[in-house]
Amino acid sequence: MTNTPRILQTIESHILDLQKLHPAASGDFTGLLNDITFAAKIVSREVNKAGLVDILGATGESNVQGETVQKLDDYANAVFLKCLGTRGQVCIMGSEELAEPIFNDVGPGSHNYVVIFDPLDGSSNIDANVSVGTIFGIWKRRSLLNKVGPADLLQPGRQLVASGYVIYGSSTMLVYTAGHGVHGFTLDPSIGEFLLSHENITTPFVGGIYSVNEGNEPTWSEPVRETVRQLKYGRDSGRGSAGGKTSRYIGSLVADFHRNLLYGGVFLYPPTADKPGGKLRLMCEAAPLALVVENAGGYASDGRGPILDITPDQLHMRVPLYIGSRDDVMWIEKMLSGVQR
Ligand code: AHM
Ligand code: MG
Repeated sequence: MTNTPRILQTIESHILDLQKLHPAASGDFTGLLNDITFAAKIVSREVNKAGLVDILGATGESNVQGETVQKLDDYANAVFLKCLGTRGQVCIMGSEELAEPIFNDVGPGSHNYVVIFDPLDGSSNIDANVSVGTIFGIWKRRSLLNKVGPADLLQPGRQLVASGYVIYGSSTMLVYTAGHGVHGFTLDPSIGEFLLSHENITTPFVGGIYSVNEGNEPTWSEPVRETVRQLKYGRDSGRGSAGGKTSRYIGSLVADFHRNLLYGGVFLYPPTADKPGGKLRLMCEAAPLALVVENAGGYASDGRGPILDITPDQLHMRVPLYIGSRDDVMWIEKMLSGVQR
């Protein structure tokens, strides 16, 4: 049997192919995606050597949500801020690690894009060598004026022009969508290139996995508890009957999401007593992943409707999140509809 060698495609050439679909494109968007790719390579290098140098551990400071900031969070945040929009394509940058967004002066360059990111999601896991990730969303600026403001920043996920994530795991992968399918690239560290490894990712309509922090069960609402019970034991079935899903929970959203995207499954972060609005952030976590999952055939909901339809009221707005295989999330939404977000 002869093996036909796979054609190797770098992410840069894939992004360039995307640009060809839009003959009038200026190249700004292509440049922006390349900036993200470059930043991801730098962060990947640092994450991979984290165990070798004195970079592990918390700085002792807290971010705007009062959570402990790890040193690598700071590093990844600084790298993305530095690398984004090197040609003046970005008018607003927002990060999970920044209390306020950065509004760039709309000077030379087009400044047409708004980029929001979580530089190092799941960072509480770093010390244990568990996969962490970067999540990013790119919106187009709304105003045609020389000044940008909150209306350019606070846009729903439906307006995203591209989004994706990088997972720093057993290998580093970048997965993105710009509306023409979801594509995954694996970093070959020996040549420093992201190579196309997962073309046109589609997620199973129904999954076999549910991912939720069951330690929070005592503080869930009764409908959430019943929903998770049926995911575990089988829909509409009595306790102990077969047909339920298996449980997988890393506690690192990018890693849990990525596994479920490939294998089929659903990730849940419902409201809890101490986080009645949910834990995860709409703009830098939920909406970008919602665009990815929808382009892969899945669905993301806050328990009432599509995550992509929610207009944020502030950069750090949080939402309950149910995301993954379409049939599973639709079913969860039905179970919860009208009761809670
Ligand atoms: P972070 O952005 O501060 O890292 O927090 C988000 C993380 C997600 O990666 C993960 O899904 C979730 O928090 C886990 O929360 P919990 O520990 O409450 O289960
Ligand atoms: Mg996060």
